[in-house]
Amino acid sequence: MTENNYTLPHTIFTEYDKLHNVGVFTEITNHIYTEQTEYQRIDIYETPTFGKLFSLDGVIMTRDSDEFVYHEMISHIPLFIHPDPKKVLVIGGGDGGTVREVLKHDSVEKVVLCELDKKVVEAALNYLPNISYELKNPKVELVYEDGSKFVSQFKDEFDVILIDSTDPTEGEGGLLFTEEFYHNCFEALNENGVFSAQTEEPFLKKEWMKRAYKRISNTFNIARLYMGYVPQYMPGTWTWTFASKNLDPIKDFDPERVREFDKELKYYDEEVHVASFSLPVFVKKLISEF
Ligand code: AAT
Repeated sequence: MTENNYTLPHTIFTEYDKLHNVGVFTEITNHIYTEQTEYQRIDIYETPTFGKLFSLDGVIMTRDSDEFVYHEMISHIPLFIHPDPKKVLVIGGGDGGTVREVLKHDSVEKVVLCELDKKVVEAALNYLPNISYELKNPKVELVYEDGSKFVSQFKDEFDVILIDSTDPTEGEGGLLFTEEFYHNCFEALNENGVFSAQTEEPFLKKEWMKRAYKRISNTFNIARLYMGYVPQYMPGTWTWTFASKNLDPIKDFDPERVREFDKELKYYDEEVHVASFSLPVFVKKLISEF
């Protein structure tokens, strides 16, 4: 018998989309943490291929190997458009990846993270250190509340608002996809305010992508969908929508600011910024159909 270096994948994590009967799976070597909270089931696994993998109700939220794509794209596109971002609100995103990216901007003085489920933050701090470490930064204020309620108390308060939400069809994520919610975000932003929200994807979730984009563009003066390659979210591409009161994500973009940025980035740069707003034909068509 010849020796080989592989083992059979005897333990497997599966994300299964019941609506479309499709899924993805990966071998796991350790089930590090599990808890059924008031809101959802949290699991964290060790995987040989993707590092730590964090799921809610069996849906992948993030994983070590490629979390940087989503977290850089939701954060740096709006933060490089605002001339001087100081006060930032992140809704959802209890793993801390978005907060970590936001704090790479030295102008930022305060980040409020409003996460529904305190257990997500605790689990991330305990088991996802590479993603969560900036949650302990003194500039960060943690609030455990439904973000759709929390944001409605503010007027002209924030320079940047980022919506790092679960899917609208999962848990309480739907509360962060209503037109009323987007309107309250608009009100909570100051004059130069910029906003970015995760807005699903154009293959399996196209109805939600269209709906989210439509609601944001009904609310804000400027709204532009942008895309990136996000292997962790089936089927592998993702969209966000940039929106603002008056700043344009292309006309008001200064590539020099990105070139001079002294923090390490792995996906986003001045070329990706511009390219991500160039949409494939079928996506342009989808978002013009309303
Ligand atoms: N950074 C990538 C991870 C996420 S998790 C999204 C977070 O949103 C979850 O921790 C969830 O508890 C929180 N959340 C859900 N609803 C609310 C709400 N109403 N108010 C505040 N926080 C909320 C994003 C994953 C994207 C998945 C794409 N398929």
